Amino acid sequence: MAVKKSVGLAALLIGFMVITGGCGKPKKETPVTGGIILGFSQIGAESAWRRCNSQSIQEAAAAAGIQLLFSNAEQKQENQIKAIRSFIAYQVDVIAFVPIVADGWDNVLQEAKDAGIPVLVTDRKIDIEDENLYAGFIGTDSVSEGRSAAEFLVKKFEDRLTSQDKPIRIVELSGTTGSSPARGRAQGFREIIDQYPQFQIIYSESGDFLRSKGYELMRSVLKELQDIDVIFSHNDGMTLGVLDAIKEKNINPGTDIVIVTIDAEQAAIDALIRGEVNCVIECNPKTGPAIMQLAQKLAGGDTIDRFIHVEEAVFSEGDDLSSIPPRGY
Ligand code: GYE
Repeated sequence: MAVKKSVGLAALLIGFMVITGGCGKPKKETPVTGGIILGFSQIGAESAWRRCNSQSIQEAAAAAGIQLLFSNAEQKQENQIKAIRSFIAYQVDVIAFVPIVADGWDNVLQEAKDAGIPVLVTDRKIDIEDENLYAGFIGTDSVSEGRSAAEFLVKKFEDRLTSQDKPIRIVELSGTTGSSPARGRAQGFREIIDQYPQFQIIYSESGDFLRSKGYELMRSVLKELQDIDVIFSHNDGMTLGVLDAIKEKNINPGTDIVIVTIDAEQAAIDALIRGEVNCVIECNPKTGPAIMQLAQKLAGGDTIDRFIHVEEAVFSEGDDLSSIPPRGY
């Protein structure tokens, strides 16, 4: 375990937050003593998914007896880079982070490597020159999520795909520009959709994974475009904004317009049950326990698998929706 500089943990915690409690109700704080020190840079609190991801990490660290320096970057990459540099200065045992966007990490990860601190990338992927600058990745497979969304639409519209019927017009609300989930979901979706000329993506804009932007974009889409058949939204937060905008126009979501969304927040499952959404693809935020196990392995000098993808389900209309357990986010 690295010898820690004399910088007091309290001094380091200024600007770092430690939240304990699982997804949902905050739980009584469990005092953390000893154990490795993990520096974690989280991107923010932009969605219920993200808030659950943070709470899963906080609760798992407490349960594992890991000292957690937790930083919320408030959606700014430069804040993440500053936090990672602080972790290096404090000589934490392991650094883990969610890269808000895929690019721009080479220098700070080189600094971590030079300091002998292993780095675990979580949730979102990075594009860097030297893949050896980080130990491994754990998160969801965004490309697979995009494919699942498209595969649902192929089944849903199979009758129209064989005829020379009018095109199936798709509106896409994508996630944060430059982020791996936005890139991956768009890529996987198009890999399937592009096989069928009847599918036409007539609009694609980033709603930044935010409910407010989903609402704004949908309002302008409904003013500018007609004959929309499908909305593919990269996350449930934006979808909830879409539903707000659609209902203002007396359009019936889920019947007048087919809606496919990703995350599987409780609110999206509830909308699926109400018939306002047609397909919800799970993106599991509860990776805290697995992250802690990997951090402890890295702190002990072990190697880990390069890419660890978390299992995910697809919930769609016609399934037995009563069997879906409470989502917790
Ligand atoms: O889909 C969204 C969150 O990085 C996969 O970020 C995550 C995405 C998730 O804001 O709700």
